[in-house]
Amino acid sequence: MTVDTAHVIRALEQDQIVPVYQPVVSLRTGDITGFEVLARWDSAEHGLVLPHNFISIAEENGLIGNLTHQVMQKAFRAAAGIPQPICFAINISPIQMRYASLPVQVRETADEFAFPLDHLTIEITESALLIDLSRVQKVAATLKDFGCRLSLDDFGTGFSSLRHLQTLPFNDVKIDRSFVNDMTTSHSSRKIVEAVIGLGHSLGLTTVAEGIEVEEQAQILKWLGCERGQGWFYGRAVPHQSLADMTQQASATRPEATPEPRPQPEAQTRLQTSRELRRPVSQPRNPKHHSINRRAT
Ligand SMILES: [Ca+2]
Repeated sequence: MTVDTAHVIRALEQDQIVPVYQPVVSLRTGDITGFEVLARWDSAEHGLVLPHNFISIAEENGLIGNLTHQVMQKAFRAAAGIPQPICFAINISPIQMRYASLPVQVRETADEFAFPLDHLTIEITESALLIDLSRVQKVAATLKDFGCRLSLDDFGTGFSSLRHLQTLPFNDVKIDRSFVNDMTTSHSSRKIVEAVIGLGHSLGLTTVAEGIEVEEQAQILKWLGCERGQGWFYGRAVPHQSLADMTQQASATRPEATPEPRPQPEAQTRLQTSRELRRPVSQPRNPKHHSINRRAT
């Protein structure tokens, strides 16, 4: 299908941009720690349209602020109907990160539904750091002051630079799905994932792996000490109707309430041996590390 500007304008006017929620889990326990909020166009003609079809159009035509607001509003409203606390991660466009008004807009939208900002993570990609760094730093600092967590999204792609990890006060770094996908077949991808996890830990960041599709990937990430993950293996993005049920399953949803232990140095050292890296990943070394609680939907 081809989406054009008129489609996006109409979708916004008709309130057809909706959030869906992909669970993010603790790799150690399998418990849901929160949800990444993802946008879909709920089109009568085309069904649920994926964001790569319309986000760039919204960005290029000054519509992204409205789009994000609609998604946030619906997500916070959904959370308000759930008795358990819930954590959301919301994607903010690099363009929006330039606007000093963004933090207040986020806070006002959250306040409207009594959503606590310390349960909200703002995900931004590295391209945000290339536009107007000083403005982005001010916006990020205000969001942090308001209590939001900050996550560096899709790390390892595009204009990745190690310096970016220190540019803003990030809490989390998300390892791009392309490395996770290739990890079971590509030695270099696995080494990159291992390096990012080690780097993240050395900077005090929580590491989150994207795009986990099979158990083998989840096992490797656990061995490497990655704290959290998301992807089809743990559950596809669900509509708000499923959010309450999934939240009830979660033993805890607030990151601060569920500190995850850093990987043991001994385990890290063992993984770095060449013998370990040559070992087929499908042969577990320690069965107790394999009790992943699959939460497919
Ligand atoms: Ca994201």
